[in-house]
Amino acid sequence: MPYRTREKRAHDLFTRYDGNPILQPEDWPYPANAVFNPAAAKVDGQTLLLARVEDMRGFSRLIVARSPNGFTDWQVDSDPTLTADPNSQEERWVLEDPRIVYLEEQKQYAVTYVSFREGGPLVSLAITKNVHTFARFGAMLPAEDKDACLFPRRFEGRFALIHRPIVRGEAHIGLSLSPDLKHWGDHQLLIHTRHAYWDSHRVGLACQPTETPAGWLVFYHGVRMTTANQIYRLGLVLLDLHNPWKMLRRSAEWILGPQTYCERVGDASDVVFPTGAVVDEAKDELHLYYGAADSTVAVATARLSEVIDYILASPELHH
Ligand code: BMA
Repeated sequence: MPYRTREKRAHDLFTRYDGNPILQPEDWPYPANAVFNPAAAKVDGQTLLLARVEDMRGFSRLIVARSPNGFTDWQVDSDPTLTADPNSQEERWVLEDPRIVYLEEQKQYAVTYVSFREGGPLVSLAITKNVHTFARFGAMLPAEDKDACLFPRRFEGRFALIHRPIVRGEAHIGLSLSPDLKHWGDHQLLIHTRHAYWDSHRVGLACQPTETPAGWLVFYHGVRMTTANQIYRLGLVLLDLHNPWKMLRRSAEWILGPQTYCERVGDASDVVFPTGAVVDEAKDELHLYYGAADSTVAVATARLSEVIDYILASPELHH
């Protein structure tokens, strides 16, 4: 039952799974305060979530849970998958909010996640074949940075990273390029906050980019400040398939916002924070995995073709 209906479901793109939340602290074999903001991928025929699990100190680690169908029968790994390293300058306390993408050239998964050093949050990279053992590359760019994901392949010879630096207090989404996954440059702003809109305060990447014939679907979260709190909702842009630094379309409205009880009430109320998507093109299905109120993991599904139609009907951007 919706706690309160505040969202006008005009386009009804997404349908929430009626068994939400699909993962919560009680599912963990040891005490956890919150399980949220998971990366998602299809691995060996199963849906794999790399979830952020926060302990009672308030420290987060990343832990794998697998399901045969993406909704039920989750198997939680007994050991943490990726943890902070107390001896590291850059990954000292906590690891948060991972995204995962399969790199075609390396034939490995790239996991980008938020780590912390004294100067603030920054984005780190780890590469893995099996989401079990990792080659850690460390921080990619200086603090303050969050919400990052690589594209699965190079463009004009260079890898591309979407991320969300904070510059002079402003939080816009940017794109940076690298020849080797280590040295990053040609930084450019990609998705700005919009004055007066639902995404006026902050924006940040949501899940990994989804490739379609029409271009890259990039879901992002937008934040509005109210007198009571900050509302985290979901928007969508379309990026050019060959030049992802070119934004073609942007949704005017949000397409998913906090509505049900688990999305409205938790450690941070009124937050939907998608960080992972699993697409089944043959079934025309997109599963969107998101943190609900910084406390649990939920899933909503959409028809991929309807999402593409929706963004193609959104305002065209002129450069
Ligand atoms: C962001 C991140 C997320 C969190 C969200 C809502 O800044 O820290 O981890 O889910 O805020 O509280």
